[in-house]
Amino acid sequence: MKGTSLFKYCTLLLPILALLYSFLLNCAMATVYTVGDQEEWNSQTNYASWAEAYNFSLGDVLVFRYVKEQHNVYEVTKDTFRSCNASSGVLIKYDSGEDRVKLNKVKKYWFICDIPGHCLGGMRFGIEARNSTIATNSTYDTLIPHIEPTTLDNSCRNYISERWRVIRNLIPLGLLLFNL
Ligand SMILES: *[C@@H]1O[C@H](CO)[C@@H](O)[C@H](O)[C@H]1NC(C)=O
Ligand SMILES: *[C@@H]1O[C@H](CO)[C@@H](O)[C@H](O)[C@H]1NC(C)=O
Ligand SMILES: *[C@@H]1O[C@H](CO)[C@@H](O)[C@H](O)[C@H]1NC(C)=O
Ligand SMILES: *[C@@H]1O[C@H](CO)[C@@H](O)[C@H](O)[C@H]1NC(C)=O
Ligand SMILES: [Cu+2]
Repeated sequence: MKGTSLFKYCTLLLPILALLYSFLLNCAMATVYTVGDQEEWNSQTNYASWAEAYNFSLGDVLVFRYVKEQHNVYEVTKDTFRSCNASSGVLIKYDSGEDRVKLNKVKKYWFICDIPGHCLGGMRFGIEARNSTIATNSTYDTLIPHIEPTTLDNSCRNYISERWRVIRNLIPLGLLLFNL
């Protein structure tokens, strides 16, 4: 019958749409932060309080905007962040005037400006990039037991594979319901 076959296609299509939707929600939503917001990267802003106003997640991006040669951006160790002495402990140097730093590790990041006096003057901050951890206790998980948490670096891929397993398990259930 035409009616039932339409339902059948819907039960196949809906999980795919649901997967796409959850992809958009959870993966395309890496946040891009302009350091200092409207103030951008300069010597008049308190970056400690800027950094405290946000929660940073794996995959988020920091954008440093400033006049090239008036400032720069060094990712440094905690000790160098504290001392403002960049003769050691420099991890990465940026100086393009519009530097995009992707937070691709779960760790603490420390940034300073290495123009003399700027770091001590307040052009420095530390942030922690966290795992935006997946809630493993969804309502479906009780239906499908023994979902083992996959250990992937990429929390997004992890999320998708987990959602997909749930959806894949619901397809036969959907077909069953509409065919009977
Ligand atoms: C950051 O996370 C903490 C704890 O999870 C929460 O209390 C706080 O409201 C969050 N802040 C922002 C700006 O989202
Ligand atoms: C920075 O550290 C180096 C080596 O630790 C030292 O020689 C130098 O004097 C320090 N600079 C300042 C401005 O303290
Ligand atoms: C997850 O489920 C277990 C067992 O049902 C429960 O004990 C636990 O509190 C739940 N955790 C969360 C974060 O909801
Ligand atoms: C981050 O997530 C991965 C995969 O979900 C997990 O293996 C790891 O332990 C998590 N790290 C932290 C610090 O929570
Ligand atoms: Cu500077």
